[in-house]
Amino acid sequence: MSETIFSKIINREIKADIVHEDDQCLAFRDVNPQAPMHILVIPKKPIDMLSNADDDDQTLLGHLLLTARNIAADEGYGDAFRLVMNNGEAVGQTVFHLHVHVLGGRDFTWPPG
Ligand code: DGP
Repeated sequence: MSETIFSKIINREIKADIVHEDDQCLAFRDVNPQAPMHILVIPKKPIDMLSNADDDDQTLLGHLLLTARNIAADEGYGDAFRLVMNNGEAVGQTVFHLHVHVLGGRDFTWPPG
């Protein structure tokens, strides 16, 4: 997988407002927030999109979800948050390093646009 803006954030080549880091993942505030809470949770392992994740990534992918849940709780939105993962350019993915959007703090409509 080629280098992306997110791998540069992992490597501290680009600054980000980091809210969580552990051995498997990093979480930081989105530069263009779509809600009062808009945080991205990314694996340190370079996976470009969910379509290309391996079966071996099951534990890692679960870790991203539980980390997203914990961050939402830490931010005060433990019972009201939305997770979004854009998979593919056609549905809005712009950075090809897998990421979970963690959004909260406003009303959300359904279905999403
Ligand atoms: P997506 O469209 O699902 O691929 O989401 C990519 C998100 O990444 C988008 O909401 C904006 C965010 N983003 C892009 N570049 C940067 C950056 O340099 N820093 C931060 N913090 N977020 C970024």
